[in-house]
Amino acid sequence: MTLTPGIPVVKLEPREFPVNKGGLCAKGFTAADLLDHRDRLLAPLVRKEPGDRTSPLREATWDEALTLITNAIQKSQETYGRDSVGAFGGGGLTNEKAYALGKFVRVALRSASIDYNGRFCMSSAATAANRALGVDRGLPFPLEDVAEAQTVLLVGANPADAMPPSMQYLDAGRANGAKHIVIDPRRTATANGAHLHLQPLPGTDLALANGMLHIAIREGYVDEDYVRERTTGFDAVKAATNAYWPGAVERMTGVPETKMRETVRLLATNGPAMILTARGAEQHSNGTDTAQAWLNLALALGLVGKPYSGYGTITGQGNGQGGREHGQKADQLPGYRKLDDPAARAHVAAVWGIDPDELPKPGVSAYEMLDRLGTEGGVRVLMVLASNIAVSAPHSNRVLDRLRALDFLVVSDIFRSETAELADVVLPTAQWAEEEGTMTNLEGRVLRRKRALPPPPDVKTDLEMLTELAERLGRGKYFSADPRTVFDELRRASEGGIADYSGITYERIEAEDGVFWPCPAEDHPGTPRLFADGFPTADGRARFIKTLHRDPAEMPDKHFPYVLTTGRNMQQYQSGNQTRRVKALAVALPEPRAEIHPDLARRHGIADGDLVELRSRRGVAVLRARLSDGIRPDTVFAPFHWPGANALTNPALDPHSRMPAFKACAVAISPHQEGTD
Ligand SMILES: Nc1nc2c(c(=O)[nH]1)N[C@H]1C(S)=C(S)[C@@H](COP(=O)(O)OP(=O)(O)OC[C@H]3O[C@@H](n4cnc5c(=O)[nH]c(N)nc54)[C@H](O)[C@@H]3O)O[C@H]1N2
Ligand SMILES: Nc1nc2c(c(=O)[nH]1)N[C@H]1C(S)=C(S)[C@@H](COP(=O)(O)OP(=O)(O)OC[C@H]3O[C@@H](n4cnc5c(=O)[nH]c(N)nc54)[C@H](O)[C@@H]3O)O[C@H]1N2
Ligand SMILES: [Mo]
Repeated sequence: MTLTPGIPVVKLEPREFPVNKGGLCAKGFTAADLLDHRDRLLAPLVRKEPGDRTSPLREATWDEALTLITNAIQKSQETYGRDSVGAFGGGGLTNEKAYALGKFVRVALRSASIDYNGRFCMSSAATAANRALGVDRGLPFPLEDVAEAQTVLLVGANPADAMPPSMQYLDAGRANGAKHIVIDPRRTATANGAHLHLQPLPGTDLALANGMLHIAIREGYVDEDYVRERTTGFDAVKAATNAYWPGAVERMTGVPETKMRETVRLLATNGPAMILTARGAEQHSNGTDTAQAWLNLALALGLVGKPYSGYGTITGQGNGQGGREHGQKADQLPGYRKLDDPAARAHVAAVWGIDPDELPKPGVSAYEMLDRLGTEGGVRVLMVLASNIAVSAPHSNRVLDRLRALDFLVVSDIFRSETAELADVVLPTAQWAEEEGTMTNLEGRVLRRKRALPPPPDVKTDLEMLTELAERLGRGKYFSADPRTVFDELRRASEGGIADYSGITYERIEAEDGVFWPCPAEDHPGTPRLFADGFPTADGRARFIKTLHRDPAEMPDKHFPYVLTTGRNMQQYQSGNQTRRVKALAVALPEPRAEIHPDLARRHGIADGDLVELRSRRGVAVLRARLSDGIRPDTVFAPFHWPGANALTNPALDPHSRMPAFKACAVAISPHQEGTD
């Protein structure tokens, strides 16, 4: 398949914009390569033998593909009930598409079964921020504030590789003498330039945070006035941290007591100071409490709501923030409303023109939905938009097994992902430059993404696809394929909610280089900085919540003696479905490398570049070794941009956020014997 001649190809040039200031990362520079890539899906695909997913995929018309999908949906819902049809969405979708997908499932399918890949991303920090501060906006301040902070604590965050355009703010701070402290089991590029690097055992960050709060209390660093006037619950937290003696915390985490003390001293005395967490701290079976423990420290030191200070989580995907606000989540309605809140149901049902009783109840979270595919009471017909779960979900052998057990799988994508390879129907969708829409960045700033060229002739946008499908299901009147119409409806649906977009228009976004939510009226300036005058909680105060250390769901033992943690490389993106196809990136990083300390490698007779076999209770992965003395000798790091890492990871879920334990499981390691796979 080649792209139709005559379609202009986009040339990417960075532009001066207040957030990235013209900076683009390697993925941004090469994104135009994907528009006319020879692997691009240009027509729907269906199975040669319908119902037989071992038969090859062949090109089909949209009518044929949508008829097959409609029949599968109707048959399943008649036989197994409405919830037997579900959707899995993505934080890469525009606000319009994320909103439309959530509405499609509730209004066209009338099903409770929807969740999305953001559950695997920021859900722990989001849950903690909602609990503690009454709102989850990744950064409650503009990114430029980071440059003004004199002390920045980065917990499980590696922006030098994962967010290069944001590094200019950290670099500007450093140039001004700011002290940065990085907490990461690896000495990353971010840690290299920092004042201090603390190297804990994966999964022990909560203990570390409590240990630091213990020190802050003992050394008189607590901001008593702030705690009294702006928070509740401190006494219980104070009592709980009594047990976290620095010596004991040092033994548990491996972080020297002196470094803990220095970190607390800087946060307390070298202000303004901020604490930023990312996936290294959050993607654990205790991720919510871990994020909360860092929030507790930030609140005790009186940082939250003061200029150039506070707590934030560094949000991941292109629309990681907006994608988590408008109803892709199992328990959520647009505007960050809750599906189990009667007032929220009434408001949104009125905007949608349906009876509130027609709205389903909350469904189950991402991994729980995947774990039950094809089972009694589980989803049997699944639509996947903007996620490659065959690679990126935890315990991938189980997930592959469950995907194969489905009665019908639909995947909408740009390329034939590993998930698309398992589908009954694959739908080709438009890419970022081919349609209008908005995205909300990590600062809560709503941005516009403009159409630069039309999609190829037989490619539809996800909005068009969902609208046509809704029509075939007899619910077409509730949907529109026009992004601006959808955005205007989203504005009304979000009105009065936590993430209030009602005052934001396409024109304002354009004129103002983005607008920060909440923005409740067209003459409201938007809200770049939150919490200056209080917290959006019932009593206007932030909440301390007691958190106690729990070991990761799986600890090293005799059979699986090391801890595996997973994450990102600079040159690849997520499941790799896009970036593995970009030549420049594939050349820069052609295959996954397991990072292993030389001492650990020597013990197992492994040299740099050797193939090693990693084995967990759930699966095996073979990767080439990269020896590095920057990683703890008891820890192995593997990227998840290729199939493999998630064969090993543990799907144990955080009880509050339902986040899987991507960042800590137990593994064994051995040299790979050629010819044994
Ligand atoms: N190049 C690139 N950039 C990306 C992405 C990508 O795939 N590729 N993905 C985007 C997305 S969706 C996201 S969510 C962000 C993620 O951005 P980050 O969260 O910064 O990236 P990760 O590599 O997942 O994890 C950060 C660090 O956590 C460390 N870590 C692992 N376990 C632990 C632990 O138990 N405790 C602590 N303190 N640290 C630990 C890892 O060693 C790693 O260096 O990146 C975004 N940017
Ligand atoms: N082991 C391990 N696993 C992890 C993580 C980890 O740190 N460790 N991190 C987790 C995190 S934070 C995340 S965010 C997930 C990400 O993992 P995935 O959800 O798999 O993310 P992507 O690989 O970006 O998949 C997006 C897919 O959507 C397609 N696409 C792009 N734009 C569109 C569009 O507009 N419409 C449609 N329909 N498709 C589109 C892309 O081609 C791609 O196939 O992985 C999680 N998995
Ligand atoms: Mo993410």
